[in-house]
Amino acid sequence: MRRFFAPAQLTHAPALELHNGGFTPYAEVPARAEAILAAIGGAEAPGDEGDVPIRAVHDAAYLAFLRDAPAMWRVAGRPGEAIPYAFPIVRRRPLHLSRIDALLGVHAMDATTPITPGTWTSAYASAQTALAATRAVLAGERAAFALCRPPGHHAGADYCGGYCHLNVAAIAAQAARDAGRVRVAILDIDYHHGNGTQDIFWTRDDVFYASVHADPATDYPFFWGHADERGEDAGEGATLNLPLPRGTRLDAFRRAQGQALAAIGAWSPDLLVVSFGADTWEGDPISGFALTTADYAILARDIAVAGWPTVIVMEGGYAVDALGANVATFLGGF
Ligand code: Q9C
Ligand code: ZN
Repeated sequence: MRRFFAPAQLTHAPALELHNGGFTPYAEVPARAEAILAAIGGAEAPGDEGDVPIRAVHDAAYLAFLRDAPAMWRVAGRPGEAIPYAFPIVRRRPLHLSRIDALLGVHAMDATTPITPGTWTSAYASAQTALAATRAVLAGERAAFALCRPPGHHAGADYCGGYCHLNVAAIAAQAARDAGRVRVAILDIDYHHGNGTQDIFWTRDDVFYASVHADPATDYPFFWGHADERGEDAGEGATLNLPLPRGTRLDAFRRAQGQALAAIGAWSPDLLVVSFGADTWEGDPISGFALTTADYAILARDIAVAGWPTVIVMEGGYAVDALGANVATFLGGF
């Protein structure tokens, strides 16, 4: 399978994140990508398609913010990394503020995703990696793997969060649409619900979003991913959420993924994007499912037999020592 990665994706390296009331080492480290790269035997460098396919998903003001936030943080006299602490909760007026802290509040869904001078470079490269894998599949490959890092599925059109800045799955899906694939589906099997992807396609009937994830009653991102969220307006019924309890093992996960695949099949996609997270692994330090390394081959095979042209983008997975084997096993299942 062709696989893609750009070394510039390693530039983003925050030191700390706010976790359970204190600062802990940032879990989404560059070593994640290096471990995966070593296990899959390297990857091709993506081309550079510029920012048009990124702007097809993300708001211009948000993209400018991602680029400018580190400099604004410095100008405000702050050491370290830009982190938000005040948020405009629902129903605040749409004020046009320019203070860095106000902008961070507007464009971030949480306080766990610092923005560093290397963030834009890495997120941009991560998006180009997703686009390169998408082009390979559009050109006839059965499947291709984008080693995206930073990940993307928590990022909305105008916000970051959950270690994500640019929604690489949404950028891939939109690029497929713009290349003439009429019906695109996204299967999200990261441990966490992909709130950003859901938000981006919430009112649309051209991209189907299905997610298997930890119940948001107990797990991040809490405010999205409940079973009754099905999309709205033209998008009603084009979102499917299948939350599962902590402790979930292969049988229940596979059943839920099968339900998602059946719904996607009924919808007849021209192309599938898989948001793959290996944070469903039994030893993941921030998650609570119990999949084994061998389970990933079974889950991948279930997806592969459906036969759709498939772009796989990397999302989470934080047990760095096991990550390479988990991803390689998943890709091997195709
Ligand atoms: N500090 C992805 O897997 N933090 N993002 C939860 C621990 C957010 C995970 C609390 C977890 C986001 C792409
Ligand atoms: Zn995750």
